[in-house]
Amino acid sequence: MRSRVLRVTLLLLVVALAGCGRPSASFDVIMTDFAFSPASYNVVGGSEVILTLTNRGAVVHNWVMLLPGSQVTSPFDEDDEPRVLWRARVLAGETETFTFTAPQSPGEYPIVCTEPGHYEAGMVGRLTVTP
Ligand SMILES: [Cu+2]
Repeated sequence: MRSRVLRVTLLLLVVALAGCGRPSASFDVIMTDFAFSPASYNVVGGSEVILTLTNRGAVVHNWVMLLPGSQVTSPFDEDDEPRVLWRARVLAGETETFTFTAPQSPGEYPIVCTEPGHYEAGMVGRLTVTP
């Protein structure tokens, strides 16, 4: 009886530990013409990021993560592509959920909407990666 209790306890412990893989963070982001809300995101390096983007604007928007320290040209074009780490695009009126792995390196990663004129109008954010 006692060993059975021990076995059940060990099984529960294994199940609990299996659930604690890498950390994760979820964000529900509203995209409007022309802003992200929220626009700041804090994550642990290497964590799983679950991003639900709702586009309440009248036009398509995207959520694009750039290398730390990136300056983008106006308009955003192919010269800026090497600075893109990850991107998601959502049509007007749509909601979509995306998952990506946060960068390992701590730092501040600029977020922009690369549709012409959007980041220039203030559609920017920042993803902060902590160790
Ligand atoms: Cu946009």
